[in-house]
Amino acid sequence: MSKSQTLAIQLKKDVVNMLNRAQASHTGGCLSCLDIVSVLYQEILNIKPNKPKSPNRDRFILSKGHTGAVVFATLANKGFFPKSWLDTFCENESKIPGHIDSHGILGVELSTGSLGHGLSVGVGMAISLKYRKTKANVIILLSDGEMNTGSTWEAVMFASHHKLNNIISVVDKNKIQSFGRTKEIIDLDPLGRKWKSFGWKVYEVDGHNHKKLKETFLRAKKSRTKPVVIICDTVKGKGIKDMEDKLISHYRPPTDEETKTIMEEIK
Ligand SMILES: Cc1ncc(C[n+]2csc(CCOP(=O)(O)OP(=O)(O)O)c2C)c(N)n1
Repeated sequence: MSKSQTLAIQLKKDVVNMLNRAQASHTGGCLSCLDIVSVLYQEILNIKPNKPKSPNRDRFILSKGHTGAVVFATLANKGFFPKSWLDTFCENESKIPGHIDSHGILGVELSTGSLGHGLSVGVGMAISLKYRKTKANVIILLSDGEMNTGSTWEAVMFASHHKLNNIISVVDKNKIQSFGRTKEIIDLDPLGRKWKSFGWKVYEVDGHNHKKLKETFLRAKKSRTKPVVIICDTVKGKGIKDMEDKLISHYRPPTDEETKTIMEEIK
């Protein structure tokens, strides 16, 4: 088993526990991006807990901020803050609220939650890093429902116009949003061709296949001619049988039974 697969198993356990304990929403979107985040933090991102503000670090932005539980659990497992904090998820006065928050937490670059802003901030960071001639990359994880926002497409155009070759967008294409299937709300397809026509290099990959994800990220990091997008085909609610590819997974927390099953499956 690869290091990122081992991390993903731990994250699944932590995230399901956090959501169950807090009776929090967004289970489906957390589980769809968990493998992507594991591969990024274990194999790709140059971000170290002992140098969280290093000027050469990669900048990771979770634009789909409602799935902050996954990044909080990742940072705790990577040693950015004590794991005991995960038990306070979503509680009053907790440092780790339901949406990702950079206040008082090393390792989080940007507070998000209002969808449609991560890429705009990311292109600003990328342009500034280019001026400073660093080798750092800016990696932004977006959701597919988020691609309904106009601000995202403005940032897509801006990045290619300014030839930002240090930016990688990652789309968690789980095909379901809060109230319906993305296809029925505003159909995004053919999504890859759209990004391509806006001047981006496009990769499409199975968002749960660690080997393929790693290969694609490494290729994207090497590609220095234009901005890159990796469209990840994922399953909303991946790993909880009654939630997989189901709308209910967006708002329903994992039940006690589901949580117990996950803990037993991956003991
Ligand atoms: C600007 C804005 N409008 C509405 C919301 C409420 N909201 C939270 S998640 C979500 C959509 C969920 O679907 P998607 O963006 O595809 O995320 P995922 O399926 O990956 O969880 C919405 C509309 C928000 N966070 N921001």
